[in-house]
Amino acid sequence: MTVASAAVGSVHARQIFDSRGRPTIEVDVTTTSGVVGRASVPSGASTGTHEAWELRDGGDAYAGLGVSNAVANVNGEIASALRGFDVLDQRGVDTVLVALDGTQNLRRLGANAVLGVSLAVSRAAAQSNDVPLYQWLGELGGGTNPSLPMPMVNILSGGLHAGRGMDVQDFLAVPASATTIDEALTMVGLIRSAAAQVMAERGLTTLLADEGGLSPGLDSSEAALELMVASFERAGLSPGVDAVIAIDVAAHSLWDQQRGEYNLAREGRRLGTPEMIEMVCSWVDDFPVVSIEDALDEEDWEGWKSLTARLGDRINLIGDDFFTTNPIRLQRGVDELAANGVLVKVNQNGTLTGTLDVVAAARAAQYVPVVSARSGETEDSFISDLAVATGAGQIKVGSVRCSDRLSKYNQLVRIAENGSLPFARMDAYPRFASVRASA
Ligand code: 2PG
Ligand code: MG
Repeated sequence: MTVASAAVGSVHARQIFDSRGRPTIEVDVTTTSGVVGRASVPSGASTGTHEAWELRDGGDAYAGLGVSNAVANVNGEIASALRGFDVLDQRGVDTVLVALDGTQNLRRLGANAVLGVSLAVSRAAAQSNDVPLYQWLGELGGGTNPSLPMPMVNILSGGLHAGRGMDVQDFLAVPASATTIDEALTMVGLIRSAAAQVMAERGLTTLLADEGGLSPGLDSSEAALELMVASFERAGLSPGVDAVIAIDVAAHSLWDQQRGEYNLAREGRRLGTPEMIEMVCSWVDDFPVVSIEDALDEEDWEGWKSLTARLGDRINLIGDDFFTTNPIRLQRGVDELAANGVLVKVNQNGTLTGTLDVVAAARAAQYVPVVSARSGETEDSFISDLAVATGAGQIKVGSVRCSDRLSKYNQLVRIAENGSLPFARMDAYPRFASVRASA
């Protein structure tokens, strides 16, 4: 049952710490009837230029990463503007926040300040209605079919998440034959442990990277892909059938703007766009790869178009830094046939409504969404409810290690207890389904 209204009584922000020990912002929105909605804000390391603006203090304290100005903006201007506002009117709240900021990318108040409030308001609304968050987000998102998402789980890390030990940022496992979220998490748990075992046998270090994955520091992507396949086999799973591979190249962090080339420093190679595309195609030919994110730089539009023409009917091509959860960039991608999927990060967009709108636009264009965490996270599991509510079919939150990651997976397990929600399985990989059918 939906309550008629629930007014904002107070809005209070504080500075907390994320999974890298860096400051971030947490917001409590309390209604006049005493319901508290709390949310915190994640932060990326390999960020896209077009992301909404993360407001940091600069200066000496916290190595310049403090968020005291963002906190002050919430506790001052934003709290005053929202007092008495109906938390059930999420679009209204987000419209007020964006207008109050007054800039394109939320630079004045900070997207971290705005997002913290936006998410906390929706939690207060769900609790005021006494419904689970995913159910409330589903209503806000306009009645999509909710489902439990297939996880794509970080196994091997490189790039900016692992001291550039490998050029490519993430090699992830997708447990393709899993029939429930529980089975999916069990399978990736086995793969993660098997990978550590294989690496230890090969004398590789098994220390944790930023998202709880392993950082073997291999000198080529092919070696990493081979290690993924070996880990599937060691876990007793059939590569290409039970488990498949997703990759996040994070190519923006390889791009050398001055020389107009991709610098694969670990491999000791520099590649132009055509060579990058050839390399990516060879991975798809030689390994069970079903999804590649940011294979090219965020401004390499021509490259993205060629890549999509080459691989778009075989695998998912996901834009992360390329689209930055920005509706205008996504629309350009759709118009120009660049990519066929979009990474969805709440803090790239800056508001909940804006994020839901991007998912809706992706769906309308038949682009597959992947709801994603950031490399800097907190214990907040908001995005698990978001992934379920939108029926996105995919979620990416890192490895099955560290509580900032497990908080998201465990929330999916809790939501699954409901019993009525379908597991998306490989629905978000339409091209994989046809490959399997013809196999
Ligand atoms: C990405 C994310 C998550 P970051 O590139 O997709 O892995 O990393 O939050 O550092 O942008
Ligand atoms: Mg990425």
